[in-house]
Amino acid sequence: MTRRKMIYEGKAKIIYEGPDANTVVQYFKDDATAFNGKKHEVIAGKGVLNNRISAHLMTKLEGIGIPTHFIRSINMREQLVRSVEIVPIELVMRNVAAGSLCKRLGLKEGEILRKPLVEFYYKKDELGDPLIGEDHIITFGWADPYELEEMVAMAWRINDYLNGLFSALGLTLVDFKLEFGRIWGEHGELYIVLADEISPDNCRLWDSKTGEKFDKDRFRQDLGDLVEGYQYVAERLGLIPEGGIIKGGSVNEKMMEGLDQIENELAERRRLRDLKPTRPRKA
Ligand code: ADP
Ligand code: AIR
Ligand code: ASP
Repeated sequence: MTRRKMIYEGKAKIIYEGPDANTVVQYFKDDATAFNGKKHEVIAGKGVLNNRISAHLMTKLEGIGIPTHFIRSINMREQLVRSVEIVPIELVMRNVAAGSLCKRLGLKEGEILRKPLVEFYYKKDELGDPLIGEDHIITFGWADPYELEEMVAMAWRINDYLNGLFSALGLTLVDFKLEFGRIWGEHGELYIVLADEISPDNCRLWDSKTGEKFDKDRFRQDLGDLVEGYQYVAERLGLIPEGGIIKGGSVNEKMMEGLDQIENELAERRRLRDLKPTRPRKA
């Protein structure tokens, strides 16, 4: 693990070179940041939970035909993913008003939106990831119209699927952020795949009855123990046993490795579908 060459260190993850040129390793750190990194804390066990939750959700999404970068879990904190060129856009899908939407438009938190809302942010930390429109994306060449259409179509399917999945577990999917990546095939064809992670770091998840928050807002707004919230989500998804695997800041590693193994076996059976090109090679 330590001998791997680091490609990039972000706020919550590290990207290492993978075993071949088409893959990279995503390492999930315990660092929690908010407000563009201004608030920072290391929270033992967070990386393990996000790795686990994201691996599971990506596998589920592959199962409904969403192409993702996820290949398999390596260990508690690492997963092997396809190497992609990240599209410099954050796509946010919202079902319920919260966060920056409330601040920007003066909405009351918890208001159910008449229709899910798709927003785009330019992925640029120095600028604080500003809100942009589709025209900005095209004008500045951050994605072309084919790519944009594909990303938006995937986001709607993901929203439908995840809404159903979480509501069956008593959780409301308030909003979430997606990142996509480009992969070029042997013949120059382009594939767009879902990349990065899907976890309580980039989804808002509330208890459907009480409204209790189980996502990163616990940290952003000092609402209580973050790991407790993330463990609750993992428990609901059936990924860890009731009572959790992290106690007093230490992870039950033995149990976690056994669970990783089971998840990988399930993933092997579900995935392995061919990617479909977004657009053919330019003539
Ligand atoms: P940030 O860069 O915002 O601090 P992270 O700490 O999560 O975020 O770092 C992970 C970085 O890796 C992100 O910038 C993300 O866009 C990028 N990334 C995610 N998936 C892949 C992938 N499959 N290939 C290459 N880069 C990826
Ligand atoms: N998000 C956006 N940028 C980074 C992240 N993690 C996610 C938030 C939230 C959604 O996108 O976690 O689920 C909308 O965030 P906001 O702050 O725009 O309301
Ligand atoms: N991901 C951003 C940060 O770490 C924004 C956020 O999640 O609040 O600062």
